[in-house]
Amino acid sequence: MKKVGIVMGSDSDLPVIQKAVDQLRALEIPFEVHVYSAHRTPVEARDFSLSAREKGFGVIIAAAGMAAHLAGAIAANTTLPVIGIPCKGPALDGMDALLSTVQMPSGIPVATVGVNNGANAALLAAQILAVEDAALAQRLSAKRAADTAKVLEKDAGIAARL
Ligand code: RP5
Repeated sequence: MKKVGIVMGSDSDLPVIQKAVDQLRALEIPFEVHVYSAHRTPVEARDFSLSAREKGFGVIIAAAGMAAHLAGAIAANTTLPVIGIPCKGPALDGMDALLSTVQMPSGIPVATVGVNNGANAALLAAQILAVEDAALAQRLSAKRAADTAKVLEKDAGIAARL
C-alpha cells in the first residue's frame, strides 16, 4: 500500500497531527511523519515533496498555522494529492491559517479540511488510497457503519433523557 506523508510546520502542531496518526493507525495505513517548515526549512520541505512519489507516498497531509503556506509549498513540488490542515494559532482563531491554506490560486490545488481537523485529513487520505485498494475501502465502510450505529444508539437513548 502507498504511504501517507505527514508534514507539520512545527512540533507545536503535534496535537492536531496526533488525531490524523490515530486515524491512520486504526485503518492500518502506513505513514511517515516529519517536521518541515515552508519558511524555516524550505530546502527540506522542497526535497521531501520532490522525492515523495518515488519514495512510495500516495498522498501528503500538511499541517501549519498562522501564515500557513506549507501545504501550498509542498503541492507546488509534487503532483501527489496534498491535504492541508489549517492549525489554530495564537490569534484570529485559525482564520489566518484557514484562508492561507484554502485560497490556493488556480493550478496548484490543496484539499483543505477544517481548522485543526486532523481526523478528517486522515480519512480523506484514506479515501484517496482506497480508490485502488478494495480492502481499505472495506475498512472505511466498516468505520462508517460503526459511526452510524453510535449515532442511532444515541437516538434511541435521547427520549429517555428528556
Ligand atoms: C507555523 O507557525 C507552524 O505550523 C505553527 O503552527 C506556527 C507556530 O510555530 P512555532 O512558533 O510554535 O514553532 O509555521
